[in-house]
Amino acid sequence: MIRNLAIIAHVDHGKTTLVDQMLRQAGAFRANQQVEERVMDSNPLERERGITILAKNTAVRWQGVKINIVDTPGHADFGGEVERILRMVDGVLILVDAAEGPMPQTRFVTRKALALGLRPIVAINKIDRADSEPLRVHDEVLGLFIDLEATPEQLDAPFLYTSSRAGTATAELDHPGTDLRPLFQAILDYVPPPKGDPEGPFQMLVSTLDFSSFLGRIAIGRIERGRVHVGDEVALLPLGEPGLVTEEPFERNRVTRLYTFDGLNRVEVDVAGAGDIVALSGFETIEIGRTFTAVDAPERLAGIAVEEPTISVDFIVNNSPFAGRDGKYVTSRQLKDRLYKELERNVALRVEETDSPDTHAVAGRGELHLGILMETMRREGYEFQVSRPRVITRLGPHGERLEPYEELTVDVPEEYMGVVMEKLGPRRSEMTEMRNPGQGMVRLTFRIPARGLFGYRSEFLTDTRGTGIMHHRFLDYGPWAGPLAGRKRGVLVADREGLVVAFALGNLQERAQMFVTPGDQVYEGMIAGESSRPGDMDVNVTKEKKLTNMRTTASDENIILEPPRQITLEYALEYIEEDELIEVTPKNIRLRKRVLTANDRKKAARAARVADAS
Ligand SMILES: Nc1nc2c(ncn2[C@@H]2O[C@H](COP(=O)(O)OP(=O)(O)OP(=O)(O)O)[C@@H](O)[C@H]2O)c(=O)[nH]1
Ligand SMILES: [Mg+2]
Repeated sequence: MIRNLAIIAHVDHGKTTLVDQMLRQAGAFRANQQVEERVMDSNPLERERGITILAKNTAVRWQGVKINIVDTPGHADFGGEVERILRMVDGVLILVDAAEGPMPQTRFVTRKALALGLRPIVAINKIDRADSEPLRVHDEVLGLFIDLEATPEQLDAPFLYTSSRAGTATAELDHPGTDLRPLFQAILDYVPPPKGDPEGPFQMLVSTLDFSSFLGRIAIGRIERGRVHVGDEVALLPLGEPGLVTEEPFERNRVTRLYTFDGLNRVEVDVAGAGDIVALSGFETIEIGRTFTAVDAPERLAGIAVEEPTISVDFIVNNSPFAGRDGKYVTSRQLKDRLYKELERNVALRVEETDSPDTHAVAGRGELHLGILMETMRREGYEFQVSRPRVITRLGPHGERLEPYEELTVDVPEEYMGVVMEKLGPRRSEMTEMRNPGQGMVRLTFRIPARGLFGYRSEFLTDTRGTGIMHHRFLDYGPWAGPLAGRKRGVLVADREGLVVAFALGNLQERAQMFVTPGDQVYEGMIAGESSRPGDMDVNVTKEKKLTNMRTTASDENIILEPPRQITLEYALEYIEEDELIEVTPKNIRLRKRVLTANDRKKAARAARVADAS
């Protein structure tokens, strides 16, 4: 007996923490086993950032029933992956934070799950939070279901009040939960068992991909029908309309490895049958949405569309004066090979050649999606440069230019509402909803061109003194919104190569926020800080104090410096302008002007003015 369940929610609402407790309470760990928190977030970037990046399968047993669980990422950039995963489960557990309530991503994944006819179980989670309002959130979720035209059966979903952290669930707030038994029971009662006929010919849809250097591509999906054995010859059908494939040729090959899931492990098996979720290898050409079948019954299942990218950046060979100092892999050949290799597992990514062999355009679902690729590559020893992100435009039905729009949700204390609206206006946003759930916070929802959000996050955090929370996700394509103003403040550009000294920064910091710190190496054209005014400024950050025999004032001796602004990759992506680049190496993230010498920049600016005037 099997149940297949995906856990879906907005980012941080507690999915992975809940899986920890499900594993623990279902006895997946040995009594004395030391298990890390959020054990499913197993890759280093996930642990560092505290978010799930890749969906992962696990399974537990409860009262003799195998429950396959897919833990999904909540960040909007990975919504497409969640959508694909929904094809291999028969039910969903929708988690909603008991204070935040349904968020844009909750809405997105819930809509997809309901549209597929999946039966939901709702967990109002984090009821242990002091600011939780489980009853209000319960109503909001019901409202969402109605909005999304849930069927009567879906509306009848069981609601549980849970604490992932404490590992408790209860159907009634008056009776605090003591463990997750009510949740396991709800899964057994409400998630329908998979339907496939175990005696029919083998059939399985590839819902997600995995990759190993040893086995190559690995397909993960639910067996729709029949059984498969290691060594069986099976067909891998090309993408196309569902139904029997009669004319087209198709590949046949032997299944080399077969795995099912159990706790934290993948277990190698000889045979698996209808309803179970398996990982299968043996074909180099495995692709999401293709169907595996028995060779004599090539019946194709409806495919899965992979989401189209919305933003793109250039990956450029590092040609800064410091190129090759940190990295192991720096040539254009190495960069190209690595980017193409990424396509094997990162299905929502696109890589395109450009006019220059040193530059590849890489397109993805958002800044986090692309930022994670960059971060992964620098850890592997790659060095490269990245341009400012651009949105990917499309042509509308009448040949007009369209651009991606996002839904932006901000939660801010009332007193900051004014400044937020003031800043978002010129970014071509349109407010679609304003709610005041109480406790002094307001929630504003906007529709805004994705371009309008570039660079906004840091302003937002400053404007709301770190008290605001913002989330955005792709909505749709809409009319091109016209030109948008760029960054308001100019940057300080180092005018020569050398070592940064405290004395120089001490003089500059009144008019600027520095990005560098004494002892850092800079080169001419590297960005050393942000000016408090518009317009770039060339500065000497290596300037030593003139040595004299006389001490003028005591304050010259011990200069107190503000800490530099920490430049993360995602921050840098939002920050830079078209004439700037990010230099990414295993040890450093530097910002620079594309044109390094002050003279050449002046010439370029003059040429641009002439071109504008003509
Ligand atoms: N107070 C409280 N905090 C919780 C609870 N569940 C999770 N958290 C915290 O919320 C944060 C996010 O938890 P995760 O389990 O990583 O959330 P997630 O839904 O898996 O997040 P993504 O995978 O990134 O979408 C962590 O700091 C958890 O400790 C809960 O029941 N109560
Ligand atoms: Mg998670």
